[in-house]
Amino acid sequence: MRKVLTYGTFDLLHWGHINLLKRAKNLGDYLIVAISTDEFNKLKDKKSYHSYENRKLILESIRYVDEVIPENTWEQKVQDVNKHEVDIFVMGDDWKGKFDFLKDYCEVIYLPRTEGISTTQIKKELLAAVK
Ligand code: C2G
Repeated sequence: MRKVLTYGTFDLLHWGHINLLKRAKNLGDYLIVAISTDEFNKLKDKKSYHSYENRKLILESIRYVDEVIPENTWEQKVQDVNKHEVDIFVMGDDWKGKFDFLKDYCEVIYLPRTEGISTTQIKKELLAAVK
């Protein structure tokens, strides 16, 4: 069974996220998503609209996602890859090169981001619409 692992905040879930999760799942048989906790989001200078619990609930309902684990630190990736016996690590290519150190432990694949949508864009456009 080929296991795939990816990380993210996945706030205000949108079709760009779904495209990523779908392609990630299609690279193997089992997809684990490490979702950023609210505390870790602070380290990424991100404040998500939905809480960790609710973002986890939403991700677990997606057909492409087999398991959701918490992302608490930048440093947990090697441990996660080993503990979950991951074959492929996947991220959108805005992260290209940033996680190449994982090539010692598993395949590392950066997938093209989906153009035209982002959580930041959603927030901006909603804000403009209510003004
Ligand atoms: N993504 C995408 N296309 C978009 C938006 C996002 O392919 N239009 C991808 C990102 O590249 C990422 C995943 O969807 O692989 C989740 O995006 P975010 O929630 O923004 O994740 P991020 O904050 O980049 O967290 O340790 C890694 C970090 O936790 C990654």
